Amino acid sequence: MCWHVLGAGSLGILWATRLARAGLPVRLILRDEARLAAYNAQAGLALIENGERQRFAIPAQTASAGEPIERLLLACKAYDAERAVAAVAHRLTDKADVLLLQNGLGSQDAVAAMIPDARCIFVSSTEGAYRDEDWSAVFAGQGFNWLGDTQHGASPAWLDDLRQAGIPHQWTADLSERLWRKLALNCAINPLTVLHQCRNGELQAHAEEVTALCVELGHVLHGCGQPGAAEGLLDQVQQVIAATAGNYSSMYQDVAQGRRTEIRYLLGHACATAAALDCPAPMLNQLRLRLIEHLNARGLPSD
Ligand code: NAD
Ligand code: KPL
Repeated sequence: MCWHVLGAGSLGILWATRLARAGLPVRLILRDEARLAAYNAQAGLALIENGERQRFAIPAQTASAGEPIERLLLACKAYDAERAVAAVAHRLTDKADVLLLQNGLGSQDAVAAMIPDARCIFVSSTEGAYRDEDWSAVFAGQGFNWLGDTQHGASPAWLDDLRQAGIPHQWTADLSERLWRKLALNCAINPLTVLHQCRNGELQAHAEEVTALCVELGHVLHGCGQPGAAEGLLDQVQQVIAATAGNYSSMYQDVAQGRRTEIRYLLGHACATAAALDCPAPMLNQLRLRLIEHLNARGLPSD
């Protein structure tokens, strides 16, 4: 069965090339005819791993191609997910599986509501990749992928494809605690690195602010039925800050490179959840407003 990978960005390339390297059938879905022509004019996708570049001539198409899709890997940003799925929804078979790689929360439920007959599988990934040029990605950080669906269903047979492709993974009947925990980590670290213009490690000088945010995030997590995600949150945030001290957060990098952030699905989702629960979150709300102001001042979208 073919893997259709929508989005030839960092993670799309990382997944598509490893699946193709294992001899599995893969098709790329690109944004439009112009992107397809640009792709076809060169020699496929490249993955750079341990300093070595390997190329893979993976066939590509646009959303308007006719063939049905049984397994879709949605590898775009959270803010593009609904539009991207709308463009291919008519091609999904009634037994289609759709893997959602988006960070944060909110986009997955919105996509799942658009395609109620498909089985939507949420993925929480700690692997790291970035594009060094068009159609080429550097595998920058070994990590892991946790997969699960909202119906707490049995693991799909195609997990064996991931094993063959060397994609580290585990099926997790309930992924929501992990997704909320990652969202909380991202809320406590990423916006502050943008506002203080600093590497993760420099947040050690802003310990009071980080602590206060973790306390509020803990209340929101308890309020939305995720006490497990709240447990030991501050300790883990401090560990991540120490372990990634020399790194710039993904949101910092997005802003520095003039790219749109996923604010709506991270801090925005935490604030919206707090509001819906009537859970006071003054620090989180103020942080969101400061971040929006910072993005607006740089001409970047703040939604
Ligand atoms: P990216 O911007 O590198 O790639 C997204 C790609 O999707 C782009 O090439 C874009 O053109 C394409 N795209 C968007 N809409 C499309 C459409 N309608 N049709 C076809 N292509 C379309 O993003 P990324 O870094 O690969 O991130 C994808 C998601 O994974 C994000 O939510 C991100 O937060 C998450 N994530 C990324 C990493 C990482 O290391 N890059 C790690 C963990 C999680
Ligand atoms: O996930 C991260 C990111 O940069 O997006 C870190 C910094 C590790 C936690 O927020």
